[in-house]
Amino acid sequence: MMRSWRARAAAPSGATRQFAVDVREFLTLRPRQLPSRYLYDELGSALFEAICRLPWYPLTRAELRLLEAHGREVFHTGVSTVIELGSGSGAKLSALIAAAGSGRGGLDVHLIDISESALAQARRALETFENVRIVPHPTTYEIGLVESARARPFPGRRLTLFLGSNIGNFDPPGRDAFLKSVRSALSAGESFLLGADLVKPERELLLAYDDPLGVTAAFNRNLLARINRELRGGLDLDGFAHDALWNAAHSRIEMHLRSRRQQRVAVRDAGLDFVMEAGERIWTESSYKYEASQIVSILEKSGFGVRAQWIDAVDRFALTLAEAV
Ligand code: AVJ
Repeated sequence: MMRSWRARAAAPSGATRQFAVDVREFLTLRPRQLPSRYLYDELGSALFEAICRLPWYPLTRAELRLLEAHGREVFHTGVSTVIELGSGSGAKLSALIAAAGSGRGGLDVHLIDISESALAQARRALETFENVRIVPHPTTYEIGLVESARARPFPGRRLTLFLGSNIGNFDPPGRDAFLKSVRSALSAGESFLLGADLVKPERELLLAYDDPLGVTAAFNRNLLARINRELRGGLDLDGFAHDALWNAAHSRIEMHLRSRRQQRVAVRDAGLDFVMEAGERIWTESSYKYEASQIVSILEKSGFGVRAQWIDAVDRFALTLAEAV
């Protein structure tokens, strides 16, 4: 019986094998962890889109307001190519292009995202604009940057976007390495627009990452559901609670999954079988929060000159326009 079932099961893809390797490695680290990029399977991406609409998670709306208000200034220097790292649904880029107005000429838009479903959604959102050609790159930031640098059909400037406070998921060394790799993909004079969430009162941060509807908790626990689905895990979703903590020393919100009791954690395709104690945690995400002036200095340290910074005073979010120097 077992044999014939196995024969019919699809061989795991390269991505699933990598997931298994990472789950095994990170769940056996101390403290136990899981990489936050795995939060975004199809269901996780839909839950994240829902988070962006929650009244307690103001980041997306604050950034959209800034893009609408300053899109013209961002585009004013004759941008002909836009490269977006982690495009998601494409809603922000649409707002930016719309704000740029009708004065612009042809535009090449390179969308770099590991999620194919996000790329398809972004393409639909952007198809309505005239003179916009969409080039999807279903790959990592690093590879996508290299690929997009090769294609330069229009004369004019390139603008690279890294929005949504995705920068917050990097720890400081990873952040600096990432910014340097962006810088090295650009020529001097080209632009980089960075959206980042700012430090604000702890109670507001905790509400944003532990909302009263439990959507963020579902987003976090879906990681366990994904392990069960893709790696034949036997994790009990009810056995884990969602924790959002403000780590002031590191200026970051941390999401964890806390074991409610002593329990066995077994994941067949990752070759894992161990016991977790009551109260023991799996660290699933960090979201670093910045001061506006810090954003300027980390950009300068990575080879950029800051040309403008716009801050949403209500929800404390910053959009920073820099230039490769
Ligand atoms: C998409 C990484 C910016 O850190 O705020 C939302 C993800 N996690 N709620 C963030 C997230 C919990 C989000 N980023």
